Amino acid sequence: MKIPIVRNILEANDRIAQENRKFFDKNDITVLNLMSSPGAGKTSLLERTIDALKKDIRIGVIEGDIQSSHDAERIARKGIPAVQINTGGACHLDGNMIRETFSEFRFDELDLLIVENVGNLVCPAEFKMGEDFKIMILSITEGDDKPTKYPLMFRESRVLLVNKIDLLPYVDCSIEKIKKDALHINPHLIIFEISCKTGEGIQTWTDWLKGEVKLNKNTW
Ligand SMILES: Nc1nc2c(ncn2[C@@H]2O[C@H](COP(=O)(O)OP(=O)(O)O)[C@@H](O)[C@H]2O)c(=O)[nH]1
Ligand SMILES: [Mg+2]
Ligand SMILES: [Zn+2]
Repeated sequence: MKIPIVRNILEANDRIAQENRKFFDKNDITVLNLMSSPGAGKTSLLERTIDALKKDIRIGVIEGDIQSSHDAERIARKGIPAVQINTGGACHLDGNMIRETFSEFRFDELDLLIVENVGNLVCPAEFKMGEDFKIMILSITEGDDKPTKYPLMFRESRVLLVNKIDLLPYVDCSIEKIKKDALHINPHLIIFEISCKTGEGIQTWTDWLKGEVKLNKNTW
């Protein structure tokens, strides 16, 4: 008798993530998994990115939080579709939670879906959700030792946004060290230095993102 064994939670999740991936491909949508520790600036980056791109790109957002709908309300104020997932304690989003939101969106009316993951520098990097790629924010107030302490997220991400550079005069943090250590972990990492407060560096980021979304769209 052959007993099927699902080897672990990650394997089961990978399967659902693959199904999500097919679904997103069929709908011609670019999907980003946005990760960082709490307070690094994920929702602020979304607000800036939406302001810069919403006239050219149809954006939707999934907000992941342990509880509350505060962030989804911030995004909905921008006039774009936003769905809140409350994990009820879980410290990351997974493929299944993303699938549960499908009925809430009109995917034929979207080009880009950005998923704000639960604030956590550790396990969100382990769980795929069917995204095209992962991006992460590190704010300079968290310290320049974070790449070496939490390498997995830096390894898994395609993009690193170093945020809160307006605070550089007040914080002991070397952006050069962050970049050097992050690139040592992941030589392909694309790095942007930004301030969601002043807007510095935001256009370089949004120009790049717009290019990526267009590349993914065969029809443009
Ligand atoms: N000084 C400064 N504050 C920022 C910047 N980006 C975000 N913040 C502040 O950091 C806090 C957390 O931001 P939020 O976007 O909610 O972070 P999230 O928890 O990662 O979604 C808020 O008080 C923001 O106003 C920045 O570039 N500079
Ligand atoms: Mg947030
Ligand atoms: Zn977790």
